[in-house]
Amino acid sequence: MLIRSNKTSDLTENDVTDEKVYRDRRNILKGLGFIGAGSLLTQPAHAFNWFGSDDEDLFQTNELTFSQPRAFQSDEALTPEDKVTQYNNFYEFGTGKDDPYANAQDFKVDPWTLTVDGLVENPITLSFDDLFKRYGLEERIYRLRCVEAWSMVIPWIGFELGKLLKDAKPLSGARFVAFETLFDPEQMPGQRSRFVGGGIDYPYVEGLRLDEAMHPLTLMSVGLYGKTLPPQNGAPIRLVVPWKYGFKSIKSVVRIKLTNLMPPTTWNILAPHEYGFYANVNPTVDHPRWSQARERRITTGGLLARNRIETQMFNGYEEVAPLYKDLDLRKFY
Ligand SMILES: Nc1nc2c(c(=O)[nH]1)N[C@H]1C(S)=C(S)[C@@H](COP(=O)(O)O)O[C@H]1N2
Ligand SMILES: [Mo]
Repeated sequence: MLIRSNKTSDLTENDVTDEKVYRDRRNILKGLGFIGAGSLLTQPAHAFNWFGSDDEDLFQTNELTFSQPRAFQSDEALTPEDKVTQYNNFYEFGTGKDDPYANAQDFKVDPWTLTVDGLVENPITLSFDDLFKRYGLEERIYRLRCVEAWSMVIPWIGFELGKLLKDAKPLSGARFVAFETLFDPEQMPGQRSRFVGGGIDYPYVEGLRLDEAMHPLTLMSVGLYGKTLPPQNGAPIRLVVPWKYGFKSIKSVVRIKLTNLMPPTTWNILAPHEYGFYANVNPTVDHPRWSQARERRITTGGLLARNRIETQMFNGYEEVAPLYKDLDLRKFY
């Protein structure tokens, strides 16, 4: 009998099972012809939602069609779907981790308008349908590292922001990209009340340098786990910048504006000594109130399970290092 030691790996059997269930489900859907048909499928997700609840009151997500480039698949254990969609930061719906799931289910995402303007030759307006049809969608499994020292591994679906920006044709003076979340206090209780919304001046705003925005890892996400985004994760479209702390990955984006000056960003306005513009994941630069050397990876087990791993420079995406070769990352945190 072969006796295997667990010591060489911190993968548990449960970690592997989550991913396997997801793969099997995808393969079955493929076999049934539901995936890969070439167009956005509009079947309500609950018809296929084999391990979620069928709760009628939940926001309806839809199956997406997308490719799965090998370079963005991963052997890492995925964070289970129910944790990705029920443990969130989205202060527009409340500051508690379970507030977005509890408060965002009636959020209206269609119609939606995303505009790209500012220092561009060719301003662009995308409708709700355009978000899913204008660019081919890809699945990308990325690590998400929150500045609060927890992390997830999430199978996003989306397209490179760089493709959209290229179509808009940035003018030579454009050096930064500013992003803005929908402002709609009627729908977002955190925008109605400073108490619910954590004292933020809404709309939530974020920004990147133009070269960061053009980097092939920078994603506009319209889905996760094979389906359109639920509102708590930033439906219908949100940014994902995997080498930066999660707060850079702004949700429910309505405007992308190219500028010549570094744009203001929500957490930097709120606490500039704690949150910088760059916010690159960096285990050697601690938050003033806690260490960033390690993180709690959310996989299976309870939400507070002790599953500590070492944080990696740039969250493990070292290919972005050349973007910062001339920058003191201690100063520009
Ligand atoms: N508009 C907006 N975007 C936001 C936030 C927010 O409060 N409002 N929270 C950020 C933070 S702190 C994190 S960690 C990620 C969380 O994304 P997720 O809930 O999809 O995992 O969203 C980011 N984007
Ligand atoms: Mo975060």
